[in-house]
Amino acid sequence: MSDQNEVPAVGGKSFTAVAINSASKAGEWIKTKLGNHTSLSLKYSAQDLVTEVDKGAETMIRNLVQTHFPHHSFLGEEGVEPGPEASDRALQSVRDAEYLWVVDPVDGTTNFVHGFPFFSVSIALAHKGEVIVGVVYDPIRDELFVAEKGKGAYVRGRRTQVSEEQTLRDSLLATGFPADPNYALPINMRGLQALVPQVRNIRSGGSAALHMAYVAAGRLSGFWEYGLNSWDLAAGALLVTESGGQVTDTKGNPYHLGVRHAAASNGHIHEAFVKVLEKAESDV
Ligand code: 2AM
Ligand code: CA
Repeated sequence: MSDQNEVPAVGGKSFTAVAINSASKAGEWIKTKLGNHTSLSLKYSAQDLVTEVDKGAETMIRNLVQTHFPHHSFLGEEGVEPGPEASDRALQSVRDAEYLWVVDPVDGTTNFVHGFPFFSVSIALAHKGEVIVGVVYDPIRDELFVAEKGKGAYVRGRRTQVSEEQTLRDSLLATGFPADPNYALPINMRGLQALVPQVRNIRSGGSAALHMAYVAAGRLSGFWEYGLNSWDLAAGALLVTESGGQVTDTKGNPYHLGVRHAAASNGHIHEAFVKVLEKAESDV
């Protein structure tokens, strides 16, 4: 990343240092608000929640990033109107930006609201549409997952590596249940029904970014979910590929920022995994 040394406004911090600093500051603040957030509103549906903590954390991250890189573009969940069409439009308007920060201040808001301790801060930086830095921070376990394009991925100072399982039968997978009851949910249920008897087991933790980080760290063999947004996936996608895994859409096409239906795995099981999902989609 030779252009890392473009002249920043304040200090000379690298992109990765700013991503790490922003994620950890926001994460620590979010943790202090667990169990005492004051406002809760519904966005697109009864499943789509937002609190003042989501908005406050995004503002904090945006301010930190813009202090260092005022000319970079910024796409954050809370700056976009709810719903898939608005998300697609927002991404289209910035995806050709030279540098684009793609941020989910709280990934797993439902968990945060219920006090279920599995949520994360997800921060990615894309250069001309390609993710070059990805950070996912879990403030509850104080685990910070960091990936740099071409340089690997790390957690707790150790390189992350995807798991070794070679077959679905030996695999632990995770999924998330889509908010869209008409299209995505029935497809996901078919995939789930087909996969449950073929794998070791399936989990649904409620944070796509953290699930992706767990695939990167070899704690899950694979993860899939329908109806996600760029900010749920961007950082996690780089973590997985830099840990030796594979990220595609649920039909097996390569990952890019616009992918909404995603499948990530250790690579070994990917073909068999996607085949089951494809069949479930075509059977609907
Ligand atoms: P969020 O908490 O940032 O909304 C859980 O299955 C995963 O799906 C989480 O990563 C969650 O991100 C995301 N998610 C939940 N509701 C969503 C919605 N209405 N549209 C897109 N993604 C959603
Ligand atoms: Ca969020």
